[in-house]
Formats: sequence, C-alpha cells, structure tokens
Amino acid sequence: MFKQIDQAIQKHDSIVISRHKAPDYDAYGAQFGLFYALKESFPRKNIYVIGDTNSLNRFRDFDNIDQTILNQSLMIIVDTAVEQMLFDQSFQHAKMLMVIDHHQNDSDLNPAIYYKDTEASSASELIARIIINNRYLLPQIAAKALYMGIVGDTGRFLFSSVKPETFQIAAKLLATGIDLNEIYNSMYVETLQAKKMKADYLKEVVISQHGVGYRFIDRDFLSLHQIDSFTASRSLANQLSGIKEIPIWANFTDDVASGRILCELRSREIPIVGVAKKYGGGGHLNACGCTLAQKEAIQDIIKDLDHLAEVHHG
Ligand SMILES: [Mn+2]
Repeated sequence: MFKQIDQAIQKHDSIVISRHKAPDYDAYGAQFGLFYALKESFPRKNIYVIGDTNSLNRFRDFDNIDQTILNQSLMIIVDTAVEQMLFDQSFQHAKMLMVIDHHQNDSDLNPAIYYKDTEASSASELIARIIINNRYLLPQIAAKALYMGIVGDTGRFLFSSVKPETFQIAAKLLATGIDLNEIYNSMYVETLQAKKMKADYLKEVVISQHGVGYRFIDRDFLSLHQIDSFTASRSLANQLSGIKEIPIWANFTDDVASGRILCELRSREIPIVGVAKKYGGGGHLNACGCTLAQKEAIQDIIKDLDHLAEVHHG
C-alpha cells in the first residue's frame, strides 16, 4: 500500500490535499502534516491545500484552485471517505483520487487508491505511517500538525484507539523537537466564559432508564453563551464522559442555519456507530454523529441507545 501511494505521489507534479468540512484537529493535522512533508520532500511539485476554515486552524490559509489545475492533479482526501462530508465537488475533476481514512464508513468516492484502517487512532497517524515508511522528509511543522491530530482524535492518548504504534509514531514526531507545552496550550487553554458554559450545560442533563445521558442545546443556550451551533455541538459532545452512571451519552444541538439537529453520540465501551449510521451519519465505534431533519427523531435515537445500554448490561 505505501509503495502504491508513493508511486501515485511521484507520478504527479500537482497534488491537491483535501479533508472533511468543518475540520477538527485530526483533519487539519493529516492535511497539513502531509502538505508540509510533501513540500519539503518534493520542492518542485505544486502542492495545494483546500477546504473551509475555522478557529482550530493553526497553520495557513487555503488555496483557490481552478479546474485546469484539478484536471492534472492527484487529489488526496484525508479523514473522510464520503461525499456528504466534503465541502465541495472538486474531487470529481481530479485526474486521480486517493482516500486515506480511519472511519467505519465505506467510501462512495470511487478512489483509485483507498488506504483505510479503522484501527488507526487518527488520520494523522495514517499520514505519519506513509511519511515514515516512504522515507519522506518530516519537517518540524509537519510533525507538529500530525502530533496535534493524534492528540485531538485520541483525547490526549486516552482512548482505546491508542496502540503501541501510536506511541512509536508520537515518539518520532516528538524527536523533531516540537514544543509540547506550546501545542497543548494552543489546543486546551480556554476562556472563563467557555468553562462557565460547560458548567451551565451540566445543569439540565437528562438520563434515560438505562443510563443514556443527553442534553438538547436550543437557541437560547446558543445566544446566551454566544456560540455557534457547530462549535457548541463539538465542544460540548464530551461533557458527559467519565460519569459512572452514564455508559452512553449524546448531545443534540439546534443548527440555527439549517433548521436541523446536530447529533453527537459517544460511549465508554458499547459500540454505537450502528445508531449513527441508521440515522444517516457515521464515524467511529464509540464516537460518531449524524444530522436529523426533525427534533422528534431525538427520542427515537435515545430509545435505540437506551436499548444498547440495556442489552450490554444484561
Ligand atoms: Mn479523524
């Protein structure tokens, strides 16, 4: 697989790197990690990064590329394999398509090369494997991006997706001299206002019969705390983790722009990705999500999750 990936990269003078919309640290980490490693390793190639941006971007702005460039480019999509997660349709114009992902979903993009490993902690870990195995150069800025991606998707090496290889790769990234203190501060220092919002969140949590904890974030909550729907959905998704009575937890956020409901589902051990898939979403076994057209469907999801909690506790 690494050789096949290398051949595709060697063969193209123009490479466009994309990832899922509304990027998290792993999407950025995989995208920029690959970008900076390829730029350093192949200075004569034209390497581009495309996509939407948000407050988690610690690197650079994205490129605007026209169809002429796309037509001669290898496009590499990281941290997703499905069309509905992409911010535009530009993949349709690429000369060749490569997908590198660690999610459970199958790809509907018909890529020429599909490197999928659902056991990997993060897309950033997959990119690091490619760089290391193909002996590409690893500049410090690429190592920083990849390290942030692994840290982001493993909850600081906490989740069971962490394997011996995750630490072996982290060690190689750290050996480039990246500043961990700076990295963790840039990722995890938050405002007093944000802390207060999290405290407020916990005040109205509902717990189902078999321990599914959840909360609905309405427009009043969003305007009171001056936060947008997407940021609230992601940043509050894990507020119910680590609570003994709650093996499964969910967060539902009113998406003001679309009128839909953003759902984040999480669990300590019980696999729940089947529920996310049932409602048109996907992700990982214990961390996944979907978007609902109507608020009424929340109770259906809770029912399904509650059933899983019941079955797994015997
Ligand atoms: Mn990821």
